[in-house]
Amino acid sequence: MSRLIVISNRVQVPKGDDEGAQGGLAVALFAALRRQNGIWFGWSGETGESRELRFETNADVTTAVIDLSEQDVEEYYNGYANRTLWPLFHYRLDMAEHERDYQGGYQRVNRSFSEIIAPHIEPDDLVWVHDYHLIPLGSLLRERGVTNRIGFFLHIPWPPKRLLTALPEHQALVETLFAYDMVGFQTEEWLDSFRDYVTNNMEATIDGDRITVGERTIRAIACPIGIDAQDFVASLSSEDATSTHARMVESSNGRDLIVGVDRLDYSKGLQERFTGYERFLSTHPERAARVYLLQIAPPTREAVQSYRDIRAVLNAQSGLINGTHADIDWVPLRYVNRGHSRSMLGGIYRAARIGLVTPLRDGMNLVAKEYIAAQDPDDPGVLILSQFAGAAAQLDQAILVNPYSADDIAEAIERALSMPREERIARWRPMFESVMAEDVTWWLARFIDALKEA
Ligand code: ADQ
Repeated sequence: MSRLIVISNRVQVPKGDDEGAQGGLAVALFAALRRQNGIWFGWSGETGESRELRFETNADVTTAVIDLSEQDVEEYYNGYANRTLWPLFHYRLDMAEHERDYQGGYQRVNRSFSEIIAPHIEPDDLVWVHDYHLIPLGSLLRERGVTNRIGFFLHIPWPPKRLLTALPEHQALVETLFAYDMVGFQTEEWLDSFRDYVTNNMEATIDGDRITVGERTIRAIACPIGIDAQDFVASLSSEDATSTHARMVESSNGRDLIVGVDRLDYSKGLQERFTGYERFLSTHPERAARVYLLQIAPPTREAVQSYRDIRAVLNAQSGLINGTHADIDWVPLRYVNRGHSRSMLGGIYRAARIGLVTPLRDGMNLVAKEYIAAQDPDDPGVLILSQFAGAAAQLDQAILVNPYSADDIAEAIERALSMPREERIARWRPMFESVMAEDVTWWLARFIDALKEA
């Protein structure tokens, strides 16, 4: 079997009891590499001047990491990746910053990744590049003579063409995608936006899933990422999960738990979610004191001002909600900025009557899938899901909401709380089947098989 060379911005090996905010990508890639022999290359998360790769094998996964200089981190990671591309690709044109230095740093780091990694690629290897941090890497590897099959997967949305053209160097960036053999998106919607852009701006011709621009033909597919579902379900019987579940049940005092779990990011719609929950509290006073919302949101990307801003807004908003509505023996909102281990999250999800997942825009959203996987088949909770999450295409039995509408969120909470058990089961079962069938192994096989055929 050929080796799989995975390259992503950050290499993060989840360590069972990790309490950090593991991003969805790290969790999925780790699961993928446990199933296929290979190496996972990327940034260590540390700053330093050395360009030496450090190899390590943990839980059967070999990783090779390098440090980045402070300037690289500022211009490439905090700059172009998180101040330019992330907001733009999440439809936040108002937040996207365009600085030449950021773009220069992005090119520089992608180039240095290509120089450092190319010598480690063997002729039979399949190469798989991940996410918006590394879009040009394929073309830079080609420049260094790498002729292997190279695939690219975008974990976040692909923006509509009119938004993308707000990026000064949009065409040059998109052209680099044609160095890959295959490009994968989370949903048909993002794939359609990509096709729309390349037909309009680059005179591409499309034949099935093949897209040709000039001399180059690539394959472009939708390939929704899944969770490590069996492992996740198995972890529900761990001591950590069961004791957390018991703790939640006890501390709920007979009240219904509504849970939200997100990285603290403006794209996750936390501010709008709090407003929607507050609307529910004010419009349903008879119900209000019988529920509470637990929102877990560990801070991320704090070097970026917009992330500090959203954190301050949420601090104020949570204080206001509790100040306005709390009683001597009831707090309507438990707002927790710490990360929790995977199995603890499982126990929390299982205890929750409602999973509240309302991103303003999300490539997929694995929390929605984890919530479904964690439910008790005989008495499942209700998933309230944003219509703008990639996951909505697969989890269409959820209560789908417009995350910008406080009324929509408030009504969905009320509806979920009054939903009879039979309806909860009928909605949950097909979603559970889809989460189990289209899991991370399915995603990996689908992408790799398509890459091999590309
Ligand atoms: P993220 O934006 O990080 O991922 P998501 O898909 O929800 O979003 O994944 C988050 C993961 O981190 C989940 O597995 C979750 O359990 C974990 N996590 C979140 N909060 C946590 C906490 N407090 N403690 C511990 N773990 C926590 C990006 C894209 C998504 C896409 C994924 C995968 O933005 O759209 O679904 O990659 O492709």
